[in-house]
Amino acid sequence: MPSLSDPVRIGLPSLFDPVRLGALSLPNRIVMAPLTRSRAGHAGVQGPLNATYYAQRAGAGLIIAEATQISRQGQGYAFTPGIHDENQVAGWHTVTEAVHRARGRIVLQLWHVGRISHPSLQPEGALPVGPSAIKPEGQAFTETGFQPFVIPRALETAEIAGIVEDYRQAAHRAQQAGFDGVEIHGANGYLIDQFLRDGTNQRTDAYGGSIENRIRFLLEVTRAVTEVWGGDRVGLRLSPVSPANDMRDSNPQALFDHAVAGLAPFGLAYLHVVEGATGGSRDAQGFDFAALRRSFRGPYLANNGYDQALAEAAIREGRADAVAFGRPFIANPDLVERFRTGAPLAEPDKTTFYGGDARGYTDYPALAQSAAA
Ligand code: 8OZ
Repeated sequence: MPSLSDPVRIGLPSLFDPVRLGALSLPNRIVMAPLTRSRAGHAGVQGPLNATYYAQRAGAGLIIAEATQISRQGQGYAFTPGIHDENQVAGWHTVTEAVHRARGRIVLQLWHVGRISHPSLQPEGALPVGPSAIKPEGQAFTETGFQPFVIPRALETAEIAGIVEDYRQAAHRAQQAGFDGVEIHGANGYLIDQFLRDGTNQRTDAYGGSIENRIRFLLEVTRAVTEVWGGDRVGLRLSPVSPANDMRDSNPQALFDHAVAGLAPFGLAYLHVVEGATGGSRDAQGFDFAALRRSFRGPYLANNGYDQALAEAAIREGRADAVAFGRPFIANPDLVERFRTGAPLAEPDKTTFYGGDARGYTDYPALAQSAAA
């Protein structure tokens, strides 16, 4: 008798089956989640070290490269990469070439941090911007260490179109850099999320107030980015209930169901959902992620605290089309192979998550290498 733990024999989908996310054809359903590692070189330019890191992880069904600022204003952490000038395009090109040479696929996550920044990271020491002048709790990671967040400057209505254009330009540059697509970062309390949720958006213009108004910025960004790439090479990441970066909303189900339903005309490659508190509890807090998926109607990429068993179950039971793993990819460059063979996983060193050099970045061996060592 075939058993439920033997999905191949009874024909149920498995993590190791190929899947299509829009125009992206993945050989397996194990996706590398975007991970900020703060190892860009001078002026946000990636280079050979980053190329090695990503190429080591090319066994992933898809790599979502780390959050990358679309403009100088969009930067909020020290040493993160950008995609707003020619040097950054050239730097990322070395990364995409290395990943493609290793037979992988890689999309770039487009990022504007909004209020999650600090004047020391902004052009001319300006204030960070947001939908409203509401200071987040917490501290910014600057080049000189952690510094308290400041009260952001509320964007003028007339400035918003310029930021949408920055997304368009960044999308175009990602194409020049050789990516296979892009992911719009609409999660974790950054600018798009700040417009979406009413804890950070108290505007009284066409971008605030009603749900319809709060999703306007997301829709405009999505239109611009899909005009460059076509919808089927653009994903979107959301985190409907995550409190990360001091976020809250009075009715997330209504807000996010509306947002993704409104995206239907763009035919996006996938919706990437942080199910719970980013990097923390998977408690859904009453949110119905299956309902969100039904509203979206396209491929669903699940994320947050999945291990292999949880992911297998989600795929087998049809709750997700693919699963994104973050921290497991840090210490296990060959994560797909380890899952396939049931090999033990290495534990990452938290002290080298952000910033620094090759240590804790490119020196985690693959199984074959550790066996040979
Ligand atoms: C951890 C540290 C810095 C940035 C996110 C881009 O939360 C991030 C991030 C995570 O999406």
